[in-house]
Amino acid sequence: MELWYIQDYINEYKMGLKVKETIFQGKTRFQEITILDTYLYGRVLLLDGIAQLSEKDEFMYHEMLVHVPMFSHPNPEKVLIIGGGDGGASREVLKHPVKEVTLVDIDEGVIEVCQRYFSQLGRWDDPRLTVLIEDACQYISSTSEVFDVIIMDSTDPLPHGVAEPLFSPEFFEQAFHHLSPQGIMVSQMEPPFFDVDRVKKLWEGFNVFPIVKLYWGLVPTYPGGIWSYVIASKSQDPRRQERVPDFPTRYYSPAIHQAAFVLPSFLEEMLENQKRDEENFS
Ligand code: AG3
Repeated sequence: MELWYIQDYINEYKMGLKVKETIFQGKTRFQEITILDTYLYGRVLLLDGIAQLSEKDEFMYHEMLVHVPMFSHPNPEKVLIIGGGDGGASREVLKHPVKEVTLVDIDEGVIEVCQRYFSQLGRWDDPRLTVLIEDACQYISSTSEVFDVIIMDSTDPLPHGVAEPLFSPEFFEQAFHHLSPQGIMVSQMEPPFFDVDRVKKLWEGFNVFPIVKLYWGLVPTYPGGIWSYVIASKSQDPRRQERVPDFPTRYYSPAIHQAAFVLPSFLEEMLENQKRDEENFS
């Protein structure tokens, strides 16, 4: 019998992957964790049935989530990762000459399972990395730390879901106050071509930042295959690459950095990016 994993997006879209076998299934206090071995994409991590990464294309997501903000910053020494319990985002951050990386994930279970089944993902033994098992909302409201880059690698902002509070204007405001003067924050967003209104609403939550841009990249595992990221900064133009990679990359490149900010006109208009450009960079 053929086994298929069918990924659903807001009950209006489905995509399927043929499954070899279920490698792991378990429940934590926060969510259900499943790891599947699939024919096309290798191992896939699901949280509450939603695909978070696959072995085949996780580099496309993690490199775009991490290297765009990291290379837009002239000297990122202290980095905060919110979520990211699978280790992929911190692996990419640690390729930069950073001093301290703090990863705050609410669910220890995700870290443990990923350490076991996705050993190529994390660089958990790097002494620059500190892992805190904590609710990021609590962490950000109680810490006195200031970061150069904040990276949100959460699950989807589903109504009433674990990640919903992380996508609130209140959270973005708190994060703003924990960024250094050249600080940059990035968050993964929803698929921009499926639900422009939702992306716009989330994007508007970043209003506390003077500079907010949307960029995009391909991630075949995610619904629609096109994923978006919001990047917000206090003073840096995130389109400007301040440094170039001195390590190999498989998706990110200086040209991709530029291209990722070029949006189709309807999206550009919708987000009024143009207006902000004129205000900030003319
Ligand atoms: N976090 C964002 C995954 C979003 C996927 N959404 C979806 N499939 N509907 C990924 C975590 C990887 N570090």
